[in-house]
Amino acid sequence: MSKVIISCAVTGAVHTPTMSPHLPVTPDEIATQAIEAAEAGAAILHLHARYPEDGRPSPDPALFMQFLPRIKQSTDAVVNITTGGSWTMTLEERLAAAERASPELASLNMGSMNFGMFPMLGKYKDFKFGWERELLEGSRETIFRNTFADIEGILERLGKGHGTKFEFECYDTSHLYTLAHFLDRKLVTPPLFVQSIFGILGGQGADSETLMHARRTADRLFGGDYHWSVMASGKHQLRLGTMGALNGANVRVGLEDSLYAGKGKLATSNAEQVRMIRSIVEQLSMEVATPEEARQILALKGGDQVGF
Ligand code: KMH
Ligand code: ZN
Repeated sequence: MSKVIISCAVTGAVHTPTMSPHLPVTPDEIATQAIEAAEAGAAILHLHARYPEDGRPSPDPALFMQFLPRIKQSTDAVVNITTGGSWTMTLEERLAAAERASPELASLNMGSMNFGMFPMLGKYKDFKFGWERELLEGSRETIFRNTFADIEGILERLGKGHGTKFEFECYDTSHLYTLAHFLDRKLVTPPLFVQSIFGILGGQGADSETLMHARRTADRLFGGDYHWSVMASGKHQLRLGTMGALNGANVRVGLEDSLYAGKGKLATSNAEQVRMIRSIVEQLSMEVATPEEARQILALKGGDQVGF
């Protein structure tokens, strides 16, 4: 059985400051939590930036450059930069940080979709900042755009241009078929790193049948050409991550995907979630991959080939 790669998605663009005081916002908070997550066992750090004054998702490469060098100096972890950003950003904005940083790994979302965050509005009476309600409300009518041309452009600019490999974000079975299309055209190179995402409103559900269907479909489409990873949102994070690990997957955790560490208990840090999944993986007699092992498994260009 191969080792389990733990990814940690440190802050994202989905949750907002009102929802948890532990959500990292400033470059210093993002760096500190990312470094702790790596020390706890995350081999990959998936990163977004936020404006330090109010926590709004930001595409600004200058903000990324405030935490990327610090993370590189303090850890050996693989840095994975978002190209999904937030649905409020243009494709150019979404690509700016990754093009600046030339990372080993970047996310690549495999289809346009509804991305319903508005149900979270019911959980909070007041928000600290006006943009929070606006963002959640806006998800009723905004499309998270990832057309064939968008995907091809990112493959060309980041993949070909920078030797960056991808965390292919697949929120639905259909996204696996889209990835297979790009494999057929030889626009993506194995080994593929396929992140199956469960429990986003607008994407596939977070249940065991859907998880196994994703695995069967990926096996059929990619055979031995892929490494699978599982990410589930909110309360499903640890349960589906565990189910995935038991079925040969790598696992992604982090405050981008869930703010919790157990029922009703806010996670106090990203590292806490990493420790939880690591402990489960090890108790199940599996081993966690080091960053160097993750680089080998995913055939990454190397931590000395990045632009930060
Ligand atoms: N927020 C997650 C559901 C990206 O950054 O490209 C997926 C994600 C997208 O991480
Ligand atoms: Zn992300």
